[in-house]
Amino acid sequence: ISVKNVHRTGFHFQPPKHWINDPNAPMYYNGVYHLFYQYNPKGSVWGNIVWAHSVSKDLINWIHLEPAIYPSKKFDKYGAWSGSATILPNNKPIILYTGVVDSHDSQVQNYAIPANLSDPFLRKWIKPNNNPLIVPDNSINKTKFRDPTTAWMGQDGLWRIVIGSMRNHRGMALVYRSRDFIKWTKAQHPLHSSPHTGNWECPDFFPVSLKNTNGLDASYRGKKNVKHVLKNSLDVNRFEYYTIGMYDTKKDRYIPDNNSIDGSKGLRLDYGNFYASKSFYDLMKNRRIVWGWTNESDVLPDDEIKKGWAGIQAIPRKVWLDPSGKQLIQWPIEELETLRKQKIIQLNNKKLSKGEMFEVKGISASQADIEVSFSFSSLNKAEQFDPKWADLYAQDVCAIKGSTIQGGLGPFGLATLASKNLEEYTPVFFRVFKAQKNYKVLMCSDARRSTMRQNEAMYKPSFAGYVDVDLVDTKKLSLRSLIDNSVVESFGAGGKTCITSRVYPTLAIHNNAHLFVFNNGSETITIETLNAWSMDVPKMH
Ligand code: DQQ
Repeated sequence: ISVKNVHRTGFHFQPPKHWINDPNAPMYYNGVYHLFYQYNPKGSVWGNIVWAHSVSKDLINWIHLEPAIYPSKKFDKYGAWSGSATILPNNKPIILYTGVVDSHDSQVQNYAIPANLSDPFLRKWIKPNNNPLIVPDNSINKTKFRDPTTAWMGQDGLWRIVIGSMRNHRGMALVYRSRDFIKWTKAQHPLHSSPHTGNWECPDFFPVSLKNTNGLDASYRGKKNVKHVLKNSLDVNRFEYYTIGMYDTKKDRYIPDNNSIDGSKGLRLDYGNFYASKSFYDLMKNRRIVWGWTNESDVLPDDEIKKGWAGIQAIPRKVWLDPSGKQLIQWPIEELETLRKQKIIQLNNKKLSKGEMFEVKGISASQADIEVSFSFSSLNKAEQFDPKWADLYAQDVCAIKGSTIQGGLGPFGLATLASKNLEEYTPVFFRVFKAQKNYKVLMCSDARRSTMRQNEAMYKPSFAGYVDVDLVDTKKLSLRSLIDNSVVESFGAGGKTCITSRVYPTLAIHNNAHLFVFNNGSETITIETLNAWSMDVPKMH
């Protein structure tokens, strides 16, 4: 296997070669799913950005088409950056995207429409001559004015969009309104803003139902049983955050709920390597789906050049509001299960006492889907949560405790992409702590021992997040991990906490990769069920 391909993923979305970043304008139109994405047609580092275009009937198998939008006009000569699609009421899709107009990265907003609506794949896109549609006024920093959202229509018949921006380090989501989608006027106030958060990249704003897991269209008008989500990608730390709140349609302002905070102490769609995500309403299955970009972690440009590719899209996830109303839940789209190979490895009611570890054999551990449900009989042995950690990020607590330091209730979980003798492995696990008032459940995806490769530029963080579950009643925790050569994408407690790691094992590759379940806590853990499948590779050409 060549260096080029050893870490290439199989069932994650990738073009055959070169650099990719943000997913753009995902949409479902007349029976076909479209994914556009930021792409360098000339190499495997960021640059020369065009909108690559792929289509699919099932979000799993993809056909790569010619780029849909590429810089060519005055209004996008220096780049066609991120944007979104809206399906207009006469069933006509329209794309809004950011054009870069000079070498200083000055930004404007443009539109593009399909050249031929009867082409089922919408291969050709036109950028009409009345572009740009929106130029920044004097109050706006021209280089921080980008990534228009999908538009939604208010009761007054006006379209609204949000554009990410920043003023004096205050991140903000600017609102523009339009009657005809061509002439746009800036609203006096941003939809929302927050100090010290830096520029808001790739904002996403959408309604979620309090009643069920179905998705809602951006223009959904009902007021009862609905909340709104505002997500943005923070350039300052390259993580994404979201809040849940109330959209005041009269004032066009969004107010996060009291317990939902902006900025780096807030909620994340993914506590790992996941950025510039974008969601869309899937009319076909009445769900909302979110796509996110997962960058490489072997950060030397040289690595990308050697590989000839960089970046993947995370598995599309169905997203909905947790019944508590406090957070989102995400779960890999059901279509992914069609890639599970027939043979399934099953375990039931297996006990793991302190220090025990066993191997899940019989699947290809380098490309697999594993679902496991753990239980325990008591919370008494949970370790004390050091009050000093309250100010730390979860990933720093994970760095202190890790997967090998013996605990009380946990650490227990999976050792993924492991070499036979554990020189390399990426553990995905839980540690339960007793805090002053409650229990704190830490979920980690720890890349620190993921590779033997010595390279200071390797990014090997101990990614982690807390899981908001009430263990007192259930005494259960579940975990699903999708392993695909250089990615471990994990979903804790049914999708309450998600963590994606990019890792580059040197020994634990292909048939030499192993999968273990471990418990390094003094409390005995029961594996109630464990199901594991090798994964097929879909068509992507
Ligand atoms: N990537 C795009 C920008 C966006 C950033 C440029 C986020 O539009 O703000 O490739 O990754």
